[in-house]
Amino acid sequence: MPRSRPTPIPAESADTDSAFQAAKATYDAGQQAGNMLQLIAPDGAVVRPELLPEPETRLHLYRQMRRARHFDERGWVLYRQGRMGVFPPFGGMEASQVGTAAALTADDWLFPTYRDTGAALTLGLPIARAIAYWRTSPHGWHMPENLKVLPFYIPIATQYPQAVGAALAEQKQGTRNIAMAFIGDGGSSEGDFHEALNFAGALNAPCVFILQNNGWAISVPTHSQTRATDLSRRAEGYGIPGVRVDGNDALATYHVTREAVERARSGGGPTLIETVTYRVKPHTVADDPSRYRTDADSAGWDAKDPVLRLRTHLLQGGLMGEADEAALLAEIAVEFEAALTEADGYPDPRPEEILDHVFAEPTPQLRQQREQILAEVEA
Ligand SMILES: Cc1ncc(C[n+]2csc(CCOP(=O)(O)OP(=O)(O)O)c2C)c(N)n1
Ligand SMILES: [Mg+2]
Repeated sequence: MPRSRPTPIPAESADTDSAFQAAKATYDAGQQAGNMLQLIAPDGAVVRPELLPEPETRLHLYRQMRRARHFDERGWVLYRQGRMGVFPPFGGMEASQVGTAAALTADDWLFPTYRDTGAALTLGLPIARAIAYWRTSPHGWHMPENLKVLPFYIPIATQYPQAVGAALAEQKQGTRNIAMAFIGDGGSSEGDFHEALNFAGALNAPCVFILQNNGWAISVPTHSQTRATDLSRRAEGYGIPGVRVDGNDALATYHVTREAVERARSGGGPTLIETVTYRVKPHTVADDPSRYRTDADSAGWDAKDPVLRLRTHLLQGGLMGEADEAALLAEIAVEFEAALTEADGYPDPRPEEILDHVFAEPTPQLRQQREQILAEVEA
């Protein structure tokens, strides 16, 4: 029997421009404020007064967000001066990082990605260490004793299963400590993300998973890499709660994370939190986003700036005066410059140091490579 020819797929149903535009429209519609928890609107107006945290907490969040932004802004300048390596800026994502990390205590674990300097600083990573990390100096790889912040993860999604492991270790030891892990929208398409959520759900691990949906995975927009328009609903597949929050509203991110942290601490298991935010900056300071996105793609996001939003709220509510703010900013600038001086004082790395902390006990191959490097340095 001669086989009939398969009907060709019409161009529109393949991954064509029109299919892409339809996916984008559906995705954009889902990103409206009504589809996620918000406590303060972009103009600073209070939307949910009954959920506002204490005034001291709001001021604490503002301070930490300003510290984070200062790092990001000074980082750009230092990069241009050749005093910092390539790093991924996070300006515009401070509420997503600070509001979440601020819900932890120093006994909890934090598993950050390369973009989450703001979260790590909030939990106590010294600024000098963060500078050293982005100078690729070994001083940035080692965490101070007792700081349960892991070095920034560069391989996408690997931190998620590892955070579940840390959470289960705490559970086995009978503590009330939890693990919080960060991931991006792109990372949530990786297998490790799904395995970790399933593993954590099945074993009731005390974990809080933060999924920062910033609209982009380098040059790939969220609506192009998945047809899911509400990433928090991925939690349903694993039988765990999923929450969607305005990621540019620090009071909202703090509120939902506090609840998730309490649930995890009291044996209620893991939660997935999607913070809806935007990568207003390039992927890294060496990236040029004009190659793959237009101003129209990013329209409206500057007006949702998380730092200015909380600032307006604090000023309008009389919780902070202009003079208080000026003093805060001056203090933060002094703190940063002192940390920069400390980082400048760290000795240059030795070439063989790159192998020193791969394993607690070096493998024969690592020992051999170390000797090779030493011989090359000597030659
Ligand atoms: C396992 C792995 N695959 C690919 C890469 C290359 N890579 C670096 S960043 C990135 C995009 C990640 O996007 P997203 O998870 O949304 O995080 P964002 O950069 O937006 O914070 C990719 C694919 C990597 N670092 N690790
Ligand atoms: Mg992303």
